[in-house]
Amino acid sequence: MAFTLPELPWAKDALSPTISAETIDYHYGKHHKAYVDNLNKFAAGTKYESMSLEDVIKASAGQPSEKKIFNNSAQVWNHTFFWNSLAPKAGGDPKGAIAGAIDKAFGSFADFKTKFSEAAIGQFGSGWAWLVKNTDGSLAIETTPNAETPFATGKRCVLTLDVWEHAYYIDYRNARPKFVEAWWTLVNWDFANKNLA
Ligand code: MN3
Repeated sequence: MAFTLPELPWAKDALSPTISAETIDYHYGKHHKAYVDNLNKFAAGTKYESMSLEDVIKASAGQPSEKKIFNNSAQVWNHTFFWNSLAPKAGGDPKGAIAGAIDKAFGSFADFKTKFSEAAIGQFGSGWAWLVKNTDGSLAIETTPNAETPFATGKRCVLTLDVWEHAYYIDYRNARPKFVEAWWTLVNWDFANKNLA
């Protein structure tokens, strides 16, 4: 069974102008799709082709000889998680259980927002900023380079922000801080609450 490109959870122009339909055309229609196509190409005829996407990531993580499989499978998963971390007319103050969990871990939403933004802006080169739930239940901010994902190390991902240049170059050019600031108006707290539960 081939790996497939999941449908977007909203219309491709639904996040505009914060994230334009043109960015979605490239980021989802070309980059995300290419990870799916490459995963299918590299998995063909190997033990990976019959595994779930999640199992492929776990089985290939940390193994230099499996780098192509890991990079493409993790990027398929990371991007699907990223699209679900976004919603039209979302953002604002966190709602539900995630609000209390953020206060407990970071002191306040304002402090969390500052720390998460600094982490996302400070990630050198391509990568991701994450809100994760550790195995002890506490929340933490992490950044990962390239395709690396906290999911591969057994952590529960709660939210993510893609800070590869392809995520923002059409709409914000080189201004990653502007993209990070804008991201807060699209954060899907319902998705965060589902991941926290
Ligand atoms: Mn991307």
